[in-house]
Amino acid sequence: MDPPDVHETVAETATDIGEMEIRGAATIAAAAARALETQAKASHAESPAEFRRELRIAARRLHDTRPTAVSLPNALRSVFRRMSGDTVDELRRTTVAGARQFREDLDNAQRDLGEVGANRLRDGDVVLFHCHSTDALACVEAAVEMGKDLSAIVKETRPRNQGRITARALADLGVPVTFIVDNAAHRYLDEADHVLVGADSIAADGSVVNKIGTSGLAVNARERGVPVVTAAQTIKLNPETLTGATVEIEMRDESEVLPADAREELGAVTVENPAFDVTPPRYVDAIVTEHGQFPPESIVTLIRELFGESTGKPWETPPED
Ligand code: RI2
Repeated sequence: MDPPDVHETVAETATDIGEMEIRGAATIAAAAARALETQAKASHAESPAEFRRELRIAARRLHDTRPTAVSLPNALRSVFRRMSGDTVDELRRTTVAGARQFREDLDNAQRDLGEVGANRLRDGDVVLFHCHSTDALACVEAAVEMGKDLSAIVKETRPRNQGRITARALADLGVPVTFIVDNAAHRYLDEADHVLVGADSIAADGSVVNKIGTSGLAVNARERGVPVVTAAQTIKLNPETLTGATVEIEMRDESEVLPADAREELGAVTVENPAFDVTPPRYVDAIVTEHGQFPPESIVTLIRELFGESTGKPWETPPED
């Protein structure tokens, strides 16, 4: 049960993120910022302290939905950083403006990243995709706009089948798609010129945390000499890993893996459903961002430049104060 101060849009957004009705790291970040904006607009707070408290409760509700995509805390932090003023009206105005600016920056970053990534793709290339990443698709979209003919191999991406979303989006761009089950990826790597994936979190050592199955794909791609490219706007960089924190891998419900009757037939076995895995930097050729492309080893410098020491979580301050 949500506290009464949480606006229904915040509660609905949090539920939708948790249930993956809203999914994808950038989309989650935008939705969280929009929800804070709604909370700010609708607030009846009678004092700046009360307003801040409401925003903290809302942010915490949004934050506690999915633990791996760092774009979510980065989005919340960004809106809080822009919230300022000594009156409720001023706080409301800066929060709304901050949330809007954040979303605009997100769109611009994805567009710029797409142009950077498109330069890696040559006319006639075959690109192998895992899961669905709007950052990865932005690279293809920009390449197509540049007049390059690409074709795609798309992995199904069990258990949530995000590959279907990617296949549809690529087909809509006019890119011919071959859709395969996950287990067929190794066979099709011989036909691919690139593996192109997104990211949910990129650690300071350049490790890429992305949809489960990415690491195995990357190891196989390296063995076949197929470059692995991660498209990730800098909202996916994880400043907390600068201090050695590890990225929590979300474990999701077993019902996503097996329908109820099949689960019952299995009986007394444990079913696990990790949503993400970690690809070590040595299997990643490039991380494409809106600031250019980087070898994974240099990501630490970019994180320092962009985030500095700003790793605090203002929404964790007790709401009572
Ligand atoms: P964009 C997705 O996670 C995938 O792992 C994808 O690579 C990542 O988010 C980034 O997505 P999920 O939400 O921000 O499907 O590039 O679990 O759209």
